[in-house]
Amino acid sequence: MRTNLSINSRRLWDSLMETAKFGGTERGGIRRLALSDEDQKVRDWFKAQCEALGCTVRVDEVGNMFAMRPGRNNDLPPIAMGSHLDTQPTGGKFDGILGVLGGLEVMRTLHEQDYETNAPIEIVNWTNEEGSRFPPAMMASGVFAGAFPAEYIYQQTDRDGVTFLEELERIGYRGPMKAGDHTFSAMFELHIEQGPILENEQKMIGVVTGVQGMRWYEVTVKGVDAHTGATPMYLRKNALVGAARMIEAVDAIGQKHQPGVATVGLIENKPNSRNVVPGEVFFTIDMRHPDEGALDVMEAELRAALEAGLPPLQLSYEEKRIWSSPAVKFAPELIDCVRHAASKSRFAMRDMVSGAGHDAAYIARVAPTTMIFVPCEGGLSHNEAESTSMDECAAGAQVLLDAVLAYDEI
Ligand code: HGY
Ligand code: MN
Ligand code: MN
Ligand code: MN
Repeated sequence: MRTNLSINSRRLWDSLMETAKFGGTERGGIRRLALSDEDQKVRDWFKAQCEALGCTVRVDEVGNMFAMRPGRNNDLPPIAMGSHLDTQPTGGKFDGILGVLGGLEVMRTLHEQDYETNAPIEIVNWTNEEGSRFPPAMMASGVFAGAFPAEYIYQQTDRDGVTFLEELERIGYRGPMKAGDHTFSAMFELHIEQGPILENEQKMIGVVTGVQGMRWYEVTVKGVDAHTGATPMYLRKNALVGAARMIEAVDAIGQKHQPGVATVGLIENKPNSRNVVPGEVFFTIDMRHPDEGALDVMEAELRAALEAGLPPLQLSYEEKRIWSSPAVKFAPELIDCVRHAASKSRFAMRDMVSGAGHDAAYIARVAPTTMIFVPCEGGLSHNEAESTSMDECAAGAQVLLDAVLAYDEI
């Protein structure tokens, strides 16, 4: 019964700009950390918008939100359109929320056209995709997919020692639904690419075939606090010098194993005083590669560098891998729906593997899943200058609509 439904690009853009006020910064970015007051406000806004369309909105035990529109055959699990509303501390207006509001635009279009789908259709907001405030990333879609129990993420703390559970309850989004008590016929995630490929090749749509593997580590380097004036250089155990050498070593591993990447993003220097030789440094490592074997080699080289580089400086260290998300391939039948949808609108497209992690990487474990990318300016993301255009957002939402309807007809 598919007809040529068209999304409303101005309405989608206006919602993207309206929601940018939740956590908007004076530099035009967004700071909407998971489970913060700003996250609560955008969640409340999203819930009201979905209920105004007649959707039922449910919340599970880790705050994932599910807004469902019934279809002809409600015995079928819903076809989902999911992404996330939380952002990095210096995030942008599109990372995550484009996928949620793209889903809302699809719902609005179906509603105003009074179009009845075969299966129910559902929009999902996955809690804490970023993993910036509470590690690891994609944790709530991970609970939904059975990667870890809710109890594990409840006790995760931010750098101030506040637990995930305290914040989830404080904002009123600890729902009654067990995370495993729900499933989908399929899930599509619309997202900006967060890299430069589509823009460089002037392609409008990324047909995402999978997500590269990711591993997160935490390292604590231990030396001795000492006086910067009275302590001779040869007597120092300077943890910051050791950490600096390791940061160089991590970068060298990334350079050597391209297209893999390796990054130290978070560092805490103690006691962080001008006239104290630092006695302890904590830092994080993010390593990724499309091939798991290559990640194993990178991990071995990381551990060898720590062992070779720190003890000679009279420094001890602790290192642990706190999380990994293996490389994942998406469902061919959904990828075909995306290709069909993009060609229907005559959008230039290209296949690609996602460099960034996404909730879709976990959901692919429990339901047929795929992603749709649109370009972002300069390939920039996780940066307050993150930008894309109304046309590119509209193209993504139109492909999302047509891919969902194509799958609904299978
Ligand atoms: O880290 C990631 O790739 C995702 O943006 N959280
Ligand atoms: Mn994202
Ligand atoms: Mn992100
Ligand atoms: Mn994502």
